[in-house]
Amino acid sequence: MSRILTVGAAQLGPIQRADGRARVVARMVELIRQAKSHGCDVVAFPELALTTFFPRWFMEDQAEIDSFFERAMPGPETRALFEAASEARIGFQLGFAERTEQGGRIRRFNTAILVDRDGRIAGRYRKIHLPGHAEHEPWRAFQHLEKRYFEVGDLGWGVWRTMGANMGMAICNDRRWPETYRVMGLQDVEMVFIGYNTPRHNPPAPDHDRLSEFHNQLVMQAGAYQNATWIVGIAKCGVEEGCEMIGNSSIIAPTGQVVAQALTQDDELVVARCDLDVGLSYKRSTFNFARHREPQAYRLIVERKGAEPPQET
Ligand code: CDV
Repeated sequence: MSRILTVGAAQLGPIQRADGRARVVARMVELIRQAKSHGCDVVAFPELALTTFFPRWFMEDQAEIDSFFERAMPGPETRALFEAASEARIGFQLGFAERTEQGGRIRRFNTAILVDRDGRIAGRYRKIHLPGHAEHEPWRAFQHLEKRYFEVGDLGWGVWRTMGANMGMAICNDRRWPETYRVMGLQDVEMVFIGYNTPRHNPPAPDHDRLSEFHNQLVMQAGAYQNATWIVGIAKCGVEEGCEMIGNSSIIAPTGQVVAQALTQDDELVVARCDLDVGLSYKRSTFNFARHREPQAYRLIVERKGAEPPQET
């Protein structure tokens, strides 16, 4: 008997700075309503889904920076999202800026959570690959200050058994790194949610701009196939505060094939019926990790950070 999970990738169009959380949450609740009418079991929202993508600005006033962070989840403005989803008996994945106090220290992370059909937080991931820079770089058309505003995630890539599947999460830049998927693959992951905010323009390498969508597909399709898992990529996209971000939210099968993809750069629900057992034949043959992996040959991956060329012989 097949195990079907109907999934909605809830792509969001642009969120301008003046848009309050209540307005954004209302858009998300509408996508949950659509998801209900399509019979979705789970809906996934993008990275930093509740506000505009604020790392594009250099800010020094901590109160201003903190206005983009959530101190509680659910909080006063996000409670409506939890209520709408649990009323519809739909689980969800949500990306947001997390401000938390640990051991008397304030910490800030770029975070995603998995919420089950009862509105309980079942899993939490804090972004590990933070792109961009930590200092103001005025030569850029816009900043990408994730290294300034967030700490590197401290939770690793977990996989949780919830909603009938082994589920994991990664966030945006993580999708470009094969290690991200493999750590979850080694926990028998069956579905990975990856929210993103990807500006088309890459200031340090503008020659990459025209390949943005291609690279987006390339990494997620490879991650799906090489780990025999479903991948759900969810964009926040369109022109946000003058900065264009790519769409192409996709639901990708363990075969590496894209089964559904967004057409717009706006709020759009992308739906697919995902058979969680589609990956089994890959996990039992080509990607039978226990049989074919050779970890003793991979030591350099964890022992060395940057590439070093060989000595000349
Ligand atoms: N939010 C991101 O992590 N964005 C990066 C950009 C800066 C390249 C990404 O990998 O899409």
